[in-house]
Amino acid sequence: MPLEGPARIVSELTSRGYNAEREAVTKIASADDSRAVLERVIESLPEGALVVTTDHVDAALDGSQLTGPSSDRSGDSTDAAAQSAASPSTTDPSVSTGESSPNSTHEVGPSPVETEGSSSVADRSVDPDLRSLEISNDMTGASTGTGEYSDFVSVFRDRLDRLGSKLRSRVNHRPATAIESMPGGEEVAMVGLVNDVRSTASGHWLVELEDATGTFPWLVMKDREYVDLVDELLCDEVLAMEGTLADDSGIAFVDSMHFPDVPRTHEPSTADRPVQAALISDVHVGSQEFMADAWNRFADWLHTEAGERVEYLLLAGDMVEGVGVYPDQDEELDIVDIYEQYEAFNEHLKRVPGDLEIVMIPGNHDAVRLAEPQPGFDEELREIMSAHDPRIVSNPSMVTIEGVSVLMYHGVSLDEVIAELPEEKASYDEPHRAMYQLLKKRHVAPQFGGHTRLAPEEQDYLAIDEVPDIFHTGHVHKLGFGKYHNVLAINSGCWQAQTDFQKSVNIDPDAGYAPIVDLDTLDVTVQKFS
Ligand code: D5M
Ligand code: FE
Ligand code: ZN
Repeated sequence: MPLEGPARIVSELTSRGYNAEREAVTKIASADDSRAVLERVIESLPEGALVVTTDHVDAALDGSQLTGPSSDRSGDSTDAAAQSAASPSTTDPSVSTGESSPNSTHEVGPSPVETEGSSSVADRSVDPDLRSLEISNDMTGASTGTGEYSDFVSVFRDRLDRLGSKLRSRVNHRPATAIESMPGGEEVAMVGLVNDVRSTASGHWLVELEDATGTFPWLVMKDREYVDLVDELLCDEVLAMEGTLADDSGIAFVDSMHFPDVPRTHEPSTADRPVQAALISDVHVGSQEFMADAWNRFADWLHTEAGERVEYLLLAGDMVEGVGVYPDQDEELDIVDIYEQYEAFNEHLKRVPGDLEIVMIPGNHDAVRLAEPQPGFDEELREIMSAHDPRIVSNPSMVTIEGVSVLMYHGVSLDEVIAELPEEKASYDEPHRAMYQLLKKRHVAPQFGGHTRLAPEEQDYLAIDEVPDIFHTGHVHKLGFGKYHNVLAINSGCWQAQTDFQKSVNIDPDAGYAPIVDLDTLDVTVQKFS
């Protein structure tokens, strides 16, 4: 007797306005006549029930007379179509992966998902006791900045304190004002924020560093090895310089440059069991280009055996398309009301298994303040996006799942890193390389006053104080991953086909892919749904 596939059952339930526990779906799917059981379950649901539980299924099975002959459903083409739609091909999405990532893999070639017979029925039973999810650095509700000058002073002081502490033990540093009064020819070192970078008439580079006492100019000679690092510098990042004072002590010649960086010895933590997380972003519901079919295939796949180990879903911003984000954006809106966009997003979220642990941060298209750090959604939006009770936290936030820490950041600063750095160090084709730069600078949005809007707070929530095991961003709509000093960097692509603007600037988005991370090994597989 053919089975009703879990994906088909979920879509049937969703279309009638219900969510379901994974186990409940599994139970229905394994019944002798799952279609009849499904109908019976729906009929017998208590009034007001929104989530179909295993108890509902048990009750329906107990009270039913479903042992009689069922309609012959072999050759039911609708069902077959739904099943194959729920079976994504795992193909090479021509994503870029860092060569320094021997442990990162993505499957190449088709890896068929069973769609027939009992093996297609996912045993989605999950044990909540095995799970753990902790959030740190969530600044929702903790914003104190009013945008006054004093706020800028305190946020930069905090940045210099925190990131400087990672450098102060490595160099014999002195304050800017003390360096000025040292005798010429002395070896000196300083830890400071990059205040300015400019080339000199003779082709050398002048880097001005600032600390709490003042500024001091450092000259990087064009023939020194460190000159290669100058094109990586962004204003306001924290650096240490070592060098030799000029005779008049007005400038120092750079001998070495140090970034706060991730120690090469960093050993990532892993989960104790084979459990997976799906890392996605940029859903853009409400846009005419939102790829509902690809999303549905992804959601349905999570209900199949192939997706059963995915117990966590991380969403790194741009849930909806928003309104008024870019000029002429309204011409490509499918839903013009922002609340209706979130309602539609919630409907799409309902389709994923109800027992997934979901974490969401906002992005630049979302209805929260644009300046970073962005607090998590307000109460009204939380109520709208309540399907499966997601954890809603700030952009950025650190999420630790089963011991694996994941720094989630939407990624607006990546545009700036890509614009300012040479192609081989950061590009849209290899977004993870731009992420490496942020890890090296230990800051998700170093540069103030550029494209990325920053809100000064008492503390610098954008500094990467603790080294994460995984760094997850989105925003640039390109899929790419790789390892930097053992930290897995993943930029997760999007669920929005190319917009007119993207066409005009030649951005070819990677839409409809879900990178899946094995939390016990930090290996990556990419599932394609588009
Ligand atoms: O950003 C998606 C990507 O496209 C990101 O790299 C910014 C870029 N983008 C998209 N639209 C614009 C406009 N109008 N100006 C500048 N850059 C743009 P997302 O945040 O999803 O729109
Ligand atoms: Fe986006
Ligand atoms: Zn974005």
